[in-house]
Amino acid sequence: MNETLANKESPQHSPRVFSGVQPTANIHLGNYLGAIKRFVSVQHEMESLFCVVDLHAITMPQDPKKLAAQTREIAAAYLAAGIDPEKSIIFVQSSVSAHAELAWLLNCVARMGWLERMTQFKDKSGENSERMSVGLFDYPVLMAADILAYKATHVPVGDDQKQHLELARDIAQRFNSDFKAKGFFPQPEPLIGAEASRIMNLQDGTKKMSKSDAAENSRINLTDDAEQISKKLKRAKTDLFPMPDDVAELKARPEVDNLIGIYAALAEITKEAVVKEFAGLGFGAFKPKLADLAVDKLSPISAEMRKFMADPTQIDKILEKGAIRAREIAMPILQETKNLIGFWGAD
Ligand code: AQP
Repeated sequence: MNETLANKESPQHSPRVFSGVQPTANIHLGNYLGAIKRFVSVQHEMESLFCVVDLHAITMPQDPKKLAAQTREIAAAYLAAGIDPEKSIIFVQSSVSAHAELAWLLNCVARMGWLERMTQFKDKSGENSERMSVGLFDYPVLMAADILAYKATHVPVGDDQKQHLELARDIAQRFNSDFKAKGFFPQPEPLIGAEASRIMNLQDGTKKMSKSDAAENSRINLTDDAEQISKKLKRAKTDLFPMPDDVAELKARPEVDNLIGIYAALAEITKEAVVKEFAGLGFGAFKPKLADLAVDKLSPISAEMRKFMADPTQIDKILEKGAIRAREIAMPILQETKNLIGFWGAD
């Protein structure tokens, strides 16, 4: 294992990665660059579990006729991006009951005030918090359970999940302290990339690219073909000025910052290098280059995804096998947790 990946706060725990993506429609470039691309590389560093988090998806209304297909689509994206199901564990959250069960136990450890500070609930509920499901409010506790059910030490996520991960750390620490079980749960560390931690909406650089945005032009879907990718990037909002010659300028130009960030992440170079290459040119010169690069990197993934999606039986077999392997890790940890709480049957 790469030494830099050891969890310094929880050295007694074997390094293990857990992360997930919700099977809400339209998996996009942000999910890929912020999360899935890192899943692919980290699987070679340590034991990894990648989950399709359908229990999270139902915190907002989902169409029962589409949920299973959306679940297979995320699994197809994992496989198409290069996650190896022989090496990593790929599975569906609702097929391992330990997630929901541990979430209840951790609900009794987490504090209302901690959850009330979560900005994603505020963003998603807006003015309508009274009408939102209790599940949406409780989402971060379920996320803590997802991670701690495997005593995961590392969690590759986009920047938007940083606050939830901090909460998972607080919950782990509080459980260990309440039940006098020093070091029982690890302090999971976020793995957040430098260049693509928050990909923004292509039409509004102040909003993150999101699956649930009604505007198709706001995001690149992983299922988009070359023509759609090109069209969306060429129509992406910019401004009237030429390409900057200094990254410091990007702070005041969110849409341009976003496109340069996408280029940097896809080309695996820094924003500084992109700025240097295109300084002073017009967007008419930059956008076609960005579109070509995106098509070059994303088209093979879309093509592979389509192949996997055409064979749901193969996906289901992988997910079933993954669930068995996931349960083998999670169930003993759940039992140990119950023992510490003092439940009947464990005394
Ligand atoms: N725009 C983004 N840039 C970088 N990373 C992102 N992620 C999401 N959006 C971006 C990361 O993708 C992983 C999976 O996200 P998720 O499906 O669990 O939920 P989300 O963060 O709520 O994503 P969306 O796309 O905004 O979905 P909806 O619209 O359904 O809520 C996470 O690691 C996330 O950080």
